[in-house]
Amino acid sequence: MTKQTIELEQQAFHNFLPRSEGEGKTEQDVLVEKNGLSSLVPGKKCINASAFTPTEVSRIVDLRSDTVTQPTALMRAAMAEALVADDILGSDPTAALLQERTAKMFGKEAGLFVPSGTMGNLIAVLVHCEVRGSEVILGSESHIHYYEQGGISTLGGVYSHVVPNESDGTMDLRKVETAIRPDDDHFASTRLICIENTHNRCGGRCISVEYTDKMGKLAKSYNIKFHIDGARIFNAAVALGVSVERLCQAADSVSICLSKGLGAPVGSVLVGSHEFITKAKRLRKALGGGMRQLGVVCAPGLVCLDHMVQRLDCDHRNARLLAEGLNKMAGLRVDLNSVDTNIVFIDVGSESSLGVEEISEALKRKGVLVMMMDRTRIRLVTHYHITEDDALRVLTCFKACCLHPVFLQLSVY
Ligand code: TLP
Repeated sequence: MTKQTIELEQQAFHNFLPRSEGEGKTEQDVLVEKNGLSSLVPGKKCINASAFTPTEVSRIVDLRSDTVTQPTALMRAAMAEALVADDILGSDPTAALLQERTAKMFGKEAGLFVPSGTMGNLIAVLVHCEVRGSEVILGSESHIHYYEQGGISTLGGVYSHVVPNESDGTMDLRKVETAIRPDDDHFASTRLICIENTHNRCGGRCISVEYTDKMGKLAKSYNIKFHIDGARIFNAAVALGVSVERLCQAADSVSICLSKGLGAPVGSVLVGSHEFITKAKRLRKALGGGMRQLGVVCAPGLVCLDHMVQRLDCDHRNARLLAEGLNKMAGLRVDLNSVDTNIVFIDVGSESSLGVEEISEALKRKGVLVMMMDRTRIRLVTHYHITEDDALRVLTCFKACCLHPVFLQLSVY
């Protein structure tokens, strides 16, 4: 996909005006035709798949997460023309290709498509900790610990040993080493260490190659496995200017999300050794994640690998633009050093005239959607639908909300 095509995709999303079936051409129709894909993607089906209803505003800047990204026209076309087969009775060719290509990119032996990042992490932990009474070392702010319902415990009997995350997303290596249990009947056996890169709750921070290597070395020296929750690993690789293969060299397994900044509608790929993936595949089936004509959902993943990685840099630039602008506003504070990638955390200070909830509501009325993290923090996540102009518009909206509460009454930007 060329830069121009990506810009067109962004425009198609932004200029989209809901309309009834059969009415005129949309930008997406035009885009599809431009790409010579009209025979593959019926234009109206694309449009009907939109999340918007005709009663909503025509232009929404959705910064709640990069999970809100709509599949591109190329992804929809790839889905329509994907070669498929029953992946449980045999092997779906498109899924096989995605799994093989992802594994190769990460320098691992094999890959497995799973429906979500949560399932990818769950399977990884359960495979590495297959003996009941195992313990995993997790960061206190990690997605596995914080947002996955404790599934590793309820479904796998795995005990979590939580080590505090530093503000940069790492865990102090000495604290991790101290957390490793000695071989003693009093203790569960430590079998796994997990890190997260980029680190979501620490603000999209990148974990460096050096740190990852050190953690891998530590794990190895105690004969412990090492997993990376790489939901946004491509963001980290692009920001650090390093290949994903090098960044994840020390890991035994990595879970990579296709449905975040890369824009696929669904899915993650788990990579690791042949032995690990064979066990992971059995577990995926037990969890109800075995899928039949899987190629239809894997096809966008191939588009992600080919076209959506290098452009992540643009999301990082827009995040910085937002962060710098917001940090200048009274009552708001952004730790600029923490903005490594596409996530911005805003601290709403007590001197702000409005609280987090009121700011979010006021922004919503202006067509800007954000995520409340807690009572004092708002999260913004940039992605491929967000342009530089959107970022500037968001800054104007924040300014209106925070500096002039009277603007709150106005719903038109
Ligand atoms: N994160 C979501 C929410 O669950 C918070 C988001 O909007 O950021 N690992 C990491 C680091 C993640 O950020 C997420 C999703 C997952 C795993 C889970 O992925 P899915 O949603 O595919 O299960």
